[in-house]
Parts: sequence; structure tokens; C-alpha cells
Amino acid sequence: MDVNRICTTFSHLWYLESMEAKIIRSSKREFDCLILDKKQEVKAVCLREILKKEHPVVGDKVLLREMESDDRFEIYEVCERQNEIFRRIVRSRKKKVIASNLDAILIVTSVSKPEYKPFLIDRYITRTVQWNIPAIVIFNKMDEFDNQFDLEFEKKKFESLGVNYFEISNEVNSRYFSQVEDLRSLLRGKTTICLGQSGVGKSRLISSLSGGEIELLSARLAKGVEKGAHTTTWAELIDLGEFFMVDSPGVRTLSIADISPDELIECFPDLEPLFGQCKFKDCRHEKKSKGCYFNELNEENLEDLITLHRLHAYKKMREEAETIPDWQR
Ligand SMILES: Nc1nc2c(ncn2[C@@H]2O[C@H](COP(=O)(O)OP(=O)(O)OP(=O)(O)O)[C@@H](O)[C@H]2O)c(=O)[nH]1
Ligand SMILES: [Mg+2]
Ligand SMILES: [Zn+2]
Repeated sequence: MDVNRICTTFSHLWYLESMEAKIIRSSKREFDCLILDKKQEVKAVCLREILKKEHPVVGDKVLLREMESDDRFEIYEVCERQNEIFRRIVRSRKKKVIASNLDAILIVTSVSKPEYKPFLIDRYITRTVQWNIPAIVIFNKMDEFDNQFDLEFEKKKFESLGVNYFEISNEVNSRYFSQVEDLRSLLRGKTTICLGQSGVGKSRLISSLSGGEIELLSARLAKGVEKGAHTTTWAELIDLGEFFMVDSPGVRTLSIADISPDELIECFPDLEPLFGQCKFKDCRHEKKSKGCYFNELNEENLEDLITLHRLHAYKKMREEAETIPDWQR
């Protein structure tokens, strides 16, 4: 049964002037919304009862009505979310939602500056599995790729995980620029968010995908500074006509400490069945662990090597997950 549809139908009965909209920008009190059928951008406030329960976020589908006292609109209903990008605040046990209703996540990474960080990508992949949203990895700045790392190995790793990837450059003269077109075809009809470190080119990629029509604030990397400048400061939904994209601010590191160790195992569906091969259920998969399946693997074999890399990523994340005691969760 389509709950959203029912909520829409009922609301139309009650409020003839009601309108379906999507949240483009969300702040504490005010929301920028796009009225879907008119493609009109308006400002809205939100009913207090709704704010008390859950703060509307970018991507939320909402119902609006005009206000009598004000030229703004009022959000009186937030439709059920298909999915959410979130993390938990461990201390308060609250869930912090960043965006909702996404069809895909672009994990954007640079192959030059800032340098490629395989474990950061592993972290993002862990999150996308937790959120249950398909991931696509973007190797960006291919025009500057100079074999700084083993790209072929990374590609094989993503293939083995069933994660799609693109090699892209936003420089028009690069031979990788044509990949922007292929990516655009894949994104048609979808709502997608760009995640990744500051300076990897998320905003510029969205501009390229718009065919240059949308000019987002995109910073020059300061000479000698390899970190991004945190140019984008708010998550916002951008209407590219055939599809929607969310531009979000970059993060330097991505903590996964709010995922419990048990939950973490479920975020590694490639390793989970292999853990069962170890002799002891509580195996720590160390070199000294007796009967550990992973110690039998052969580093000369590509598939095994990928498994060992994934195990390494898993162990790093588990260490982090174990820093939060159970009682705090
Ligand atoms: N050479 C090259 N430079 C690029 C490419 N894509 C982006 N850049 C440059 O990288 C810098 C950072 O790009 P942004 O789009 O601002 O990066 P961002 O990921 O949005 O960064 P934040 O908003 O800080 O999170 C800018 O100087 C871009 O021009 C590319 O494909 N090739
Ligand atoms: Mg940006
Ligand atoms: Zn083991």
C-alpha cells in the first residue's frame, strides 16, 4: 500500500490549496521548498508539532499550505521517508538525519589532490550499506592522475563489492570528460547525493552534470594546501531538470563510532559469510589467531588480496566501534 499516496489524497480533501513540495534547504526555523508541479521555489515555516517530533531535512517530501498572516507557506505534513542518511549522536542517543529519499550516493574522491584515501572510501561504503542506498564511486580529477596509487586494484575491489564506479574529469579538454555524460544518463530520474572530502570536486561535478548551467561555489585549492577549503557549508538539493542532486559540505574524516560492533559486521556483507569459516566464533582474525580463515589466504591471488584489504578496513572500523562502551549506546 502506498502510504504517501493516501496521506496526499486525504490532505487534498481537507486543504484544497495544499501543495506537494520537496525541501531544498533546511535550517532551524525556515525551509526553502520546491513546489513540484509548478517548479516554484518558496519559503516555508513548519508546524511546531512536526518540529517537536522530527526536523524536516533536504529531500523530504512535504505538504504545504499558504498562510494567511504571512507570504510564506506552512509545512503541515512530512511524508514518510523512503530512506535517510544519518548518524547517531552516541551521548544523547538521538539520530541526526542529513538528507532523505535518495536513490543513490556518489562517493566522490580525487585521484590527485587531495590524495586518494582508500580507507575513507571503505568508510563511506560501510555507511551506504547501513543506510541501504546504492553507492557509486567517482574517481575525479582523472586529468591529474599520475599513478599516485594502484587505481586498477581499487577498481577491482569495487567490482567485487558490486559497487559501480566512474573515472571522471571536469576539465573539458580531458578524455575523461565524456564520462560525465555517461554518469548523467545513469542519474536520470533519480535523486542523488554527493559525499566526499572537501576539495574533491563535488560542487564542480554537479556543475558539469548540469551542462554548465548551474554554477556552484567551487574553491580553488590554495597553493601547497592539499586539504579542501570547505567551500560548501550547507547541504542543498539542486534541480537539474532531469534529475535532482544534493551538494553537501565535505568532511575530513568520517567517524563510524556510532555503529555498534554487531551492526558493523552486517555492513560487511562480503566478509560476513567468511567470518563463519574461522574455527572460533570469537576469532579476532589476527596473525596469531588459531584456526583463522584469513590466515590461509594467499596474497599473490587478487581475490584473496581484496579480501585481506577489506578485513583490514573492517578491523580498523571495529577498533573505532569498540571505543564506545555498550552502556553508552
Ligand atoms: N584538475 C581538476 N580539478 C578539479 C576537477 N574537479 C574539481 N576540480 C577543482 O578542485 C577544487 C575543489 O572543487 P570543489 O568543487 O569546490 O570541491 P568540493 O568537493 O565541492 O569541496 P567542499 O565544498 O569544500 O566540500 C576546485 O579548484 C575545482 O576547480 C577536475 O576534474 N580536475
Ligand atoms: Mg562544494
Ligand atoms: Zn578469523
